[in-house]
Amino acid sequence: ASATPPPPKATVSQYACQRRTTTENNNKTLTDAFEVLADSYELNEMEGPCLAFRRAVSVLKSLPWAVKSLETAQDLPCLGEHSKAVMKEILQYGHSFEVEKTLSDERYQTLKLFTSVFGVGPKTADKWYRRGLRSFSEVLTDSSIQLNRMQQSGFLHYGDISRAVSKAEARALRSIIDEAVHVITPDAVLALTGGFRRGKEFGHDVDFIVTTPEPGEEETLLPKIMNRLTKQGILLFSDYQTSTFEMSKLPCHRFEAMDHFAKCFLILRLEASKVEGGLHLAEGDSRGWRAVRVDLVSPPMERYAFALLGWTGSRQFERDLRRFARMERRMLLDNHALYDKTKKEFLAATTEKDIFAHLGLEYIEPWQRNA
Ligand code: 8DG
Ligand code: MN
Ligand code: MN
Repeated sequence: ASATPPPPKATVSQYACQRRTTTENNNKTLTDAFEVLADSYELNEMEGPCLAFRRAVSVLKSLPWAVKSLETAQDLPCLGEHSKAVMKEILQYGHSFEVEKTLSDERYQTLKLFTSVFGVGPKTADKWYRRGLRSFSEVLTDSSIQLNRMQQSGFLHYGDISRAVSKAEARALRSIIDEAVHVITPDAVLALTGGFRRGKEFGHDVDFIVTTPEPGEEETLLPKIMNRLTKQGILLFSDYQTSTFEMSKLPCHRFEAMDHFAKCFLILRLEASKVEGGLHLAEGDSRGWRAVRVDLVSPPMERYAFALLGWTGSRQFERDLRRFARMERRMLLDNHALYDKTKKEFLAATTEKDIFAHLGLEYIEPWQRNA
């Protein structure tokens, strides 16, 4: 008899929105390897293979058991020839030659390094790489390179913002934003979204939704918050985008990936004294503050449920919600609305549960959306 019982034979859905994925990952060796290949394809603008590996990662993350042989993975969805070949190598030898080769590739290493800077996307990273640049010091001393404001801040605060934000730090930031919005509007609503709402212990930033019940007032909220943070001397950087959202102009054929709500991407100065248990700094670093990335989005209250669902993530969970809506329900979902193409109407929702119900999906709690 085998020492470990065989995994249960329940069928796994090809859609992340029909799976429950907590932060516990039983297949980290495999998913880390697949993520290297997905990132590499993404940096080379090969969307098909990138998405295939992202889907495979997401399926493996949802499993309550560890894949130990190809046979047990046989009935899983979203595992193609390529991912199975990589999986076979890892299960047999403990590592994959293709992944090792990618990790030691100069272009991959350089593009990963450059895109780790706030404000530097794959296009800019590739441009710098093609100019022969390989390190931060080469980029910073090249006189032909003009950094934009975001990239300048990205380099200035690189050490801090490339370091993970802890839950305690996220809580401290919540109090700071909470105090600011309620001074501005007593009936304001503030909600934590992103990875921390999904129960993650660490994040690369902290995401919040802020709004007010008074229609139109949400549009002035972010500038007022930013003003207050400036006066407190803790706003180190801000990129503010005004709202371009108009309900009457929502397209009924194709929804967009980016939303039109007012939003801002910030870098804040967080004092150690505000964080229970202290700042999450490197060993030996005893500074009294650190820089942290914060995202704020401000939808009209009437669009709150859609914005909350869209900004909670994970990205793969969102992609599959939209794909499921389109492919299985002839509906279009984005951060603003849900449109039924059969009934030719927008479906109302005040909570995330309403949206899952419209889609005929079992409700998935935020901490089960770590796809
Ligand atoms: P992390 O920060 O802990 O690393 O993970 P995360 O919280 O899941 O990632 P995120 O990059 O902060 O994104 C959170 C969600 O916000 C994600 O589902 C995608 C969503 N999102 C939008 N629009 C935009 C946008 O314009 N920019 C960014 N950065 N995220 C957006 O819906
Ligand atoms: Mn986040
Ligand atoms: Mn974010």
